[in-house]
Amino acid sequence: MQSFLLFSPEVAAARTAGKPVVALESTIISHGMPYPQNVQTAREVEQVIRDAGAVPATIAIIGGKICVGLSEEQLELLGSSPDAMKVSRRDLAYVLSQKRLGATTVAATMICAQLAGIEVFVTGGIGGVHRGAETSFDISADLQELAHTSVAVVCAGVKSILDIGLTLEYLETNGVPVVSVGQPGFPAFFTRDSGFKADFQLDTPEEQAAFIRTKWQLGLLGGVVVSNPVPAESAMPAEEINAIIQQALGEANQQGVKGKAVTPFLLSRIKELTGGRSLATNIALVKHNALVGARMAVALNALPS
Ligand code: PSU
Ligand code: MN
Repeated sequence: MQSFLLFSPEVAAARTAGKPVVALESTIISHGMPYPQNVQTAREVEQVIRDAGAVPATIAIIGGKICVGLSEEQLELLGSSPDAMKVSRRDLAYVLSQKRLGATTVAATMICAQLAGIEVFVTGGIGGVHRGAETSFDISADLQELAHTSVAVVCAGVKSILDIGLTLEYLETNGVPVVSVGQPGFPAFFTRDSGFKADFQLDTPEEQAAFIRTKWQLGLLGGVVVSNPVPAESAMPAEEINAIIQQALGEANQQGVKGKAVTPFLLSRIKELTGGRSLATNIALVKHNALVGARMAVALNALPS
């Protein structure tokens, strides 16, 4: 297993020194944001993590290896290659054995983070139960990964392109705790309020770390969702974004978009329909998540495992 892992010099040094490391996904770079803002954002997010005292490890599949920590050139390659594959759990063996270029989703990044011994992972939004899943069966593999793989995932909740209520039900059934930061409500990515509550509000990095460590010490394997609302000044007006999401969902239906193409299609249409304003919100919330995740990783690192 370990022979698939390739650590960047920065991440390798952090591991030797016992410093806190924060994993970052790469589907958000290749399929979640347009070039060149995607590469620029990836760099800035890494810097937020360094400034908060942790070491960033962006994860991708390159040349038959799970790369943990990417060079400038590797980030550029991922962000600008139209043929980077979106890699979830089911795709990992294919992309590795075929030595293709792969960008990891939340599910695949959790798997790689666990292999690399990284406990905290920062992203924008996780996948979930899609609206209409009762007929399409479209439920992101991210949720099953959260059920089984012991990595804490910091996100800004889930987008209302998904059925947020059903996503939370699915997580509850699978014993995945949903924590909120700074407010009782579970956030809806572009907006701070989804109308649903998180299970537990834990505001400080120390409380978050103690909760996560206790779960794993009890032998309760699986992830934790740490949901952190977008900063108020960067949130989008709820009515506007909801109308745009409805339109994008309608277009996806009409055009028969299916399977792994659904989420990237919706993200890119939402960006177009908001005239790029959703991208600014997306960038702001990922940076904010990076800060919360880095502080949490520092606190977790200070606790005995
Ligand atoms: N949601 C976002 N931005 C993203 C994704 C989801 O707001 O970039 C990406 C993540 O990589 C997530 C994946 O793991 O989409 C989920 O895809 P699917 O629904 O096909 O499982
Ligand atoms: Mn899907």
